[in-house]
Amino acid sequence: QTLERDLRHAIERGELSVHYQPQVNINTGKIVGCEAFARWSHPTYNMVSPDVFISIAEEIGLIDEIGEWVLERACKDLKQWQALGFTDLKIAVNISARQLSKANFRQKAINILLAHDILPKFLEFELTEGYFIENVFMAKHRIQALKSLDIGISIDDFGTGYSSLKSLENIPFDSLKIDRSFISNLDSNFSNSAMTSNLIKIAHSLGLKVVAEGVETVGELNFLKRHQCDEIQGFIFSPPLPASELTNLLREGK
Ligand code: G
Ligand code: G
Ligand code: MN
Ligand code: NA
Repeated sequence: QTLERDLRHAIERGELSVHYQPQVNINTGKIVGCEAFARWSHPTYNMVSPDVFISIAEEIGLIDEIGEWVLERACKDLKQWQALGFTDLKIAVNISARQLSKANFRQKAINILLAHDILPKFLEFELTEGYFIENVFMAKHRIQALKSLDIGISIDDFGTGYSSLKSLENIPFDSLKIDRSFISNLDSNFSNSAMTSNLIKIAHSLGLKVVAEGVETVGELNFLKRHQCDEIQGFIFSPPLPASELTNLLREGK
């Protein structure tokens, strides 16, 4: 109850922020992009997990406003990085099914990109699969409309929840993010290594880029390299960080 009430005021009270986790090219070790994560610093409960407040936002109809705020923040931060010379960097922003289901979502995204002078090719939206199961036809239509602008689309947390290989056939994603539950102990867990190596093959044969999430160990990294994964995200490189700390990592030439 109180969280709901407080969340309604979180934006105007300046309690929301965005952290960024680098996405690293597995062959060059360079940062090629970063995923934006919403953070809520509650005055009494401190950091509230996005798993908690994003679902509250969805329930009480605040997700559009919060999603737009995150996208806007991410565009401003990207603009700063571009000004510092990091002109190839991409930003990946999580979006909820509920945002995508709104007819004006595409136009709002266009407006924010224009307002901050960011080319759509530098933006990627990360979607989880629930939505595609509920309404494949609508999802396909909406996603194609974003892709026609040159915004990238990735399928997030792939392999968990209601995930199905069929969604890869139905929707023209640009990249596939393998859920971190498959990445953990990749090098020693037979089922995870079998799943991951074959998911990479399937994704590549469909022309998708593959991003591994939650990479924590050198063993996992080496396995992913051997199996030609394209990009990694994970604590082995960096957790999600405030923009200023991501700037430091970029300056270190990573
Ligand atoms: O780091 P972490 O605990 O922040 O993220 C937890 C979950 O919250 C992730 O699954 C992530 O996709 C989701 N999440 C984080 N930020 C956002 C956001 O801005 N919008 C949406 N829809 N989900 C987000
Ligand atoms: O959007 P998505 O569901 O993919 O969010 C990924 C979640 O995983 C976030 O909560 C992020 O903070 C978290 N995360 C990112 N890298 C790692 C990692 O290496 N290990 C673990 N355990 N969690 C991670
Ligand atoms: Mn994500
Ligand atoms: Na994920």
